[in-house]
Amino acid sequence: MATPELYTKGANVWVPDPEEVWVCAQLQQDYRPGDQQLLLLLSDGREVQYPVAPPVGLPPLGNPDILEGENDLTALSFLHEPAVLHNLRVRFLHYNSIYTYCGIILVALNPYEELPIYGEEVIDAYSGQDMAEMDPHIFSLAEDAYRTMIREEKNQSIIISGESGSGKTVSAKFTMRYFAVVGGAAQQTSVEEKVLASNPIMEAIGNAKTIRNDNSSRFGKYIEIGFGSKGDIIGANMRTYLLEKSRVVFQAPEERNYHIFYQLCASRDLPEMRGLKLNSAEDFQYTNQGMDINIPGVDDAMELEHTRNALTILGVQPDQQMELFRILAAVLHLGNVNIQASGRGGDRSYINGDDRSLVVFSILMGVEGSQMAHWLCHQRLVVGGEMLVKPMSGQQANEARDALAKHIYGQLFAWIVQRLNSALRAQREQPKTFIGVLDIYGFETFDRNSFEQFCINYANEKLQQQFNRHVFQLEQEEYVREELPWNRIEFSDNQPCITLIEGSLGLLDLLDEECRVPKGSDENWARKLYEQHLNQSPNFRKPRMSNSAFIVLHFADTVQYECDGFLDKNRDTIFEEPINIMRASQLFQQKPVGGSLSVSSVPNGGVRSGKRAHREHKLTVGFQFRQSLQLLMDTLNSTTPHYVRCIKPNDLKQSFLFDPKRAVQQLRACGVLETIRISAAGYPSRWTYEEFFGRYRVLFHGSSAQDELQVSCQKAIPNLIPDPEQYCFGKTKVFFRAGQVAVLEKLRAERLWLAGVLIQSWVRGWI
Ligand code: AOV
Ligand code: MG
Repeated sequence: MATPELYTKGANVWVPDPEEVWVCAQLQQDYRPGDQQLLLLLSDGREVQYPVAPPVGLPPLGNPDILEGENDLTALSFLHEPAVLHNLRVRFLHYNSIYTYCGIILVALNPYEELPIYGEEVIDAYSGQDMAEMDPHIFSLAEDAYRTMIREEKNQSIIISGESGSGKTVSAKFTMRYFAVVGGAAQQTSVEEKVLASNPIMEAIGNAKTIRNDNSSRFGKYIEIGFGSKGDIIGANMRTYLLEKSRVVFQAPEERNYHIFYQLCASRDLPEMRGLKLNSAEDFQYTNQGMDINIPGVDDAMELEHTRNALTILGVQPDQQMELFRILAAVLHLGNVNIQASGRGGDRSYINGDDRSLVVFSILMGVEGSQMAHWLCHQRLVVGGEMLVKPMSGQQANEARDALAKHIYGQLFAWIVQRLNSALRAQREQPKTFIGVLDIYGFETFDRNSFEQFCINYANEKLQQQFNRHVFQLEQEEYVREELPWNRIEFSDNQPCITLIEGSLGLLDLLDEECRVPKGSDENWARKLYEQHLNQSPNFRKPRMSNSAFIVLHFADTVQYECDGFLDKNRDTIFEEPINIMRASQLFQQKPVGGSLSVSSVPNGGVRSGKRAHREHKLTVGFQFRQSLQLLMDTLNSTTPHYVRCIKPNDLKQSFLFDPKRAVQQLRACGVLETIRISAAGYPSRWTYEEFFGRYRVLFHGSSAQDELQVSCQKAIPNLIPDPEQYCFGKTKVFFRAGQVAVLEKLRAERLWLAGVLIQSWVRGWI
């Protein structure tokens, strides 16, 4: 796409740099086709010879000055990585502008500093305004969604993505606050208040400190805010996606379990909490594995106050709250139950009858301690129609105990979601339309990636496809409206990667199959993956040094997954007997308003009762996740989407620090550059004939009557841009391929300069 005639002396170009990613340089002499090198002056004053022989080619050109700090990236004439990076950096560092549009996406850079730009007066300023008229802001996007909903009477969605710690949850909360203010009913109602109060509750039970983010969401959330016929909030409903249950029993160094546990431990001295027999979070196995129970700047006891207030706002009565706390405390005590290995080679295990943690757990949960002790260490098996009781090894018993803890927590989480939904349900009228806000975990890759990352990245792959198709479709619609030959744009779809994961005999299918066969194993699954997909799917690879890992070429990055543990996590194996005891417990029988906290209250998630082994019938985690994602995609596709892409500008959580390497990595991964690519593949620059004439009138011969503008443009442009592939005339607009605005700007500047010289000469009497 390089336009050689623009590489003239004085032109700005971008050259790769190991630290800054791209640095600016100025051409010191004109480029002539066939030249092997360019003489460049770098911004630090050094002159260098830059090789341009293939395959390197000409470096990307800098944008014209009029576009510096442009608030929409797609308005840049040269749509390439250095241009996008430079523009975002200039806005961020020079203007403290954290928001920038990229076509229909709002790019948001995390400032790591509280900015005074979210007050009610700012909401008022954005309310009722046209998006194009206002500075980019999370509120301008929210306002656009709100107005479109009212105007077109159509459901909207706000889809927020970005890597861990980039600001998705914060952005989601600001959009919700915006809707609560603009959709607040005239007469005092508490619906908006309840919608907002759902946030601290969900964060207490679904967020945790990770090495990436002190308040990392460990579940995906889609909340639909329902509006009535007057545009006021009348209710809400949320769906959650795949909570990271493994965190309940295990945390990596410096990480924490879910906030709520620390909030409870920090409040153990309150009179009403005494009965929970809590200690410091340091004393519980399930809360101290990270070795640091504190988060700088967070007072867990005060946070519990907030959680309790929020629960009260949502109508969860104090005694019901205590019930929840009792179950949570019981989980902590369960984690401290001491399982002793015994028997030859440790193939058996037992729990001392006077194990204090077991006693407290049993009292809190209202179950029979001795039964629990027995069934945590024994398993019931059906062999040839006969029931056998088999002792478990110490390791198996520990796994059974952890599985029970995860199960209880998972049920509690699901119950709270249900409970909040019933409190948020619209009372009198049915919502006319809704705005859905999606705050999901971002694409992630670690040194070691497992089933959790696989699911998270699969979800992001689906979202990326939804996004690509939407952007592409919007472009098509505009081209059809303008009667352009739109078949000229192509873009690469990530369907092959999605087919690899969820298609017939894809990774998930084979995983489910392996979970069903007797003696299925992670290694066998790996072997089947290689047989089926190696050299068949363009997105699948096998690592050279391993027979138990596979590589997926995702849209964002290439990720290696270790197969170890996939089968177990996909099965989410739970041991039936301890759960049966729980089912008999009083606590699980009680029905706090809005539904019972029952062990099988989650569709497909619980164990089946009866004698048949649960493995045969329980739907796998992967299967359920695939279904729930499909449902989410169907919902999103039935709405008008609005996209927010959050960027984490540095890993130090430092305010207004821009690390170009980290920024570029995310821009590549989050689809911003892909949008740029889709834009660049079509006709990213477009003007009405009137606008075009207004700016480039100096390039026209003579003036033009208003009704003849189109004809004049059609005559003039072929003389300015020789290649007819580079532009297209629509019904009301003229369209240009990427880079052409720079050509036009250069011509305009030359013409103006020439005109200036002529006038000067005339004034001085030279001509
Ligand atoms: P995430 O939702 O994207 O991560 P958060 O929304 O939790 O990230 O943001 C992480 C932290 O960045 C917040 O706790 C704030 O300290 C800061 N932050 C983000 N956005 C802003 C803003 N607009 N203004 C000021 N500070 C901000 V994860 O849930 O981990 O993927 O799973
Ligand atoms: Mg989050």
